[in-house]
Amino acid sequence: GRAQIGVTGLAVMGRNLARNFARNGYTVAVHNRTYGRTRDLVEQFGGEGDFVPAETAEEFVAALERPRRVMIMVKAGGPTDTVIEEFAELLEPGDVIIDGGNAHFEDTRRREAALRERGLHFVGTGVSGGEEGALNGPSIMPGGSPESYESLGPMLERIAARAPDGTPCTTHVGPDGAGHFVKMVHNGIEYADMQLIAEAYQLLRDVAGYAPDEIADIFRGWNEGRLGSYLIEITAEVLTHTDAATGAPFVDVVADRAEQKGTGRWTVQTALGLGTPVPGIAEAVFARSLSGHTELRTAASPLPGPQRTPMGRDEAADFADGVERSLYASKVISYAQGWDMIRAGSEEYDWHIDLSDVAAIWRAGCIIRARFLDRIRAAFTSDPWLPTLLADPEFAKELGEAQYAWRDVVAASVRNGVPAPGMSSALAYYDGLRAPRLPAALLQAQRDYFGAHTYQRTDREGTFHTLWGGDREEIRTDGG
Ligand code: NBP
Repeated sequence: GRAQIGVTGLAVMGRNLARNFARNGYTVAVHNRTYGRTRDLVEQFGGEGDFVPAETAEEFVAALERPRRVMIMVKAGGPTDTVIEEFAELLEPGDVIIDGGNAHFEDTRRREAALRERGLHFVGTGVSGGEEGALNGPSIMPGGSPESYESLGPMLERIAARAPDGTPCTTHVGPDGAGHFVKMVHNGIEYADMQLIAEAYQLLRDVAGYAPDEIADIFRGWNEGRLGSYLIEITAEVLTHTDAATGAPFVDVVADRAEQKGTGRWTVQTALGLGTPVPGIAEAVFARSLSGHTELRTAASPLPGPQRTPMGRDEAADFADGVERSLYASKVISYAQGWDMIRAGSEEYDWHIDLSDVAAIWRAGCIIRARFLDRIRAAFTSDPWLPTLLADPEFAKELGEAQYAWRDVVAASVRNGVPAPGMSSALAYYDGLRAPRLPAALLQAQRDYFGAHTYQRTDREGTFHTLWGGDREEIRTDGG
C-alpha cells in the first residue's frame, strides 16, 4: 500500500477532509459504504491530489502503508461502532483508527479501551469548523495514546488551521476521550457565545430601538475590537441580509425556534455529573429549548409585560456601548466556566490536559475562533494553576471595568421585559464567586433542620448537628 492515510465516510466532512489531506501532498485512500460517493469525489476533485479510490473495505486497507491510518467520518453512534468493527477485523496491531465524528467522549473511552486490547490505536478526535473548515483547515482535537499522535500528529498539523502566529490548531489533547471531551466543551461554549450575541441583538433592537442593519454596523465595529470573532462577523452578515421573497430583514422571516443536535446538552449533562457549575452553557441550552416550546409560548403569550420607553439617539448609543461591555464580560464568564469544566474533566479522567494549549488550538479553524483566545492562552501560560479565568489579573481588571455597564444592561433587560438569561446568569456567577458570604449557609442550616445533614462552623473544626426538635443543643457528630 502507498496511501499515507485513508478516509472512510465521504459525506461533506469526510470528503472535505480527504481533499484537505490530498491538497497537502498526501496520498489518500478513499472509501464509502455506497461507492457512488467515492466515485463522485474522484471524478470531481481527483485533480486536486493523489486519491486511491477503493470499492471494498479490503481494497481500502490494502491501499494503506503501515502502520495504517484509517480515518472514519460517518454518522456518530451506531454507524461509527459498525464501521470501527468492520475495519478492526481487517487491521493489524500498531495500526491507527481515527474517529473524527462527533462521538460522545464516553463512547470514545469505551472504544479506545476495547481496541487497545486488540493492539490497535484508537484516536477519537474533535474536528471543528464545519464543511469549510474541514476543507481549508479545521481546529483538530485528537485524543488517544501519545504513540498514535507521533504517527498521526504531523499529518494533522499539516491540514489544520493556523493561528495568527503561524502555529497549527491541533495538539495531542490527552489520552482516550480527552479530544472528544474538549470538542464537546467547545460546542457548549459555542452555544453560550451564540446565545449572548443573540441577547445583545435583541436588547439593541427592543430596548435601544435599532434596526437590523444598524445592529449589523454596531457588530462590525465590535468585531474590530476585543470581541473580534467569527461568530460576531457572521452575525453582522446575517443581519444585513434581506429576504428575497418579502424584502424584509432575513432575521424577521426565520421562525424563532432554535434547534440543537445535542452537544450542548451533553456538555451540561457531563457538567452536572462532574459537579462543575456551567450555568451560562445551561442557560443557552435551555433558551433554545424554550424557544421550541410553541405550546408553552402560545399559552403564556397573553401575560402582561412592562411598558417600554423609546430611547433617544444619544441614549441608544450609550446603551449600545454598555451592551458591548456586558457581552464581553458575559463571554469571559462563559469561557471561564468552560475551562473550569475542562480542568474538572482532566482531573476526573487523569488526562493532564494543558489548558493553555486548548486556547491555542481554538484561535483559528473552529466556530468559536476569536481574538481573545490568545489572551486565555496567555493567562494559562503565565499561570497553569490559575483557579479560574476570573482570577487572571487582566480579565479581572476588565470585568471590574465592565461591571457597572453590565449591571445596567441586565437591569434594562429586566425593566423592559426583554429576556437576557445568558447575561444575567453570567453576572450572577460573577457575583456568586466573588461574594464574601453566600446564603449557602442558610441552605445548609435548612438541610440540618429537616434531614440532620449536619454542618461545619466558620469558627472551629468539626461536623455538627443542632437538635432542632428538642432543646436546640448543638452536638458534634464527627467524634471530635
Ligand atoms: P453524516 O453524519 O451525515 O454521515 C453520513 C456518512 O455516514 C455517509 O458516508 C454514510 O454512508 C455513512 N454511514 C451511515 Br449514515 N451509516 C453507515 C453505516 N452503517 N456503515 C457505513 N457508513 C455509514 O456525515 P457528515 O455530516 O459528513 O458528518 C460526519 C461526522 O462528522 C459525523 O459524526 C458528524 O457528527 C461529524 N461532524 C460534522 C460536522 C458538520 O459540520 N457537518 C462538523 C464536525 C463533525 P452512505 O453514503 O453509504 O450513506
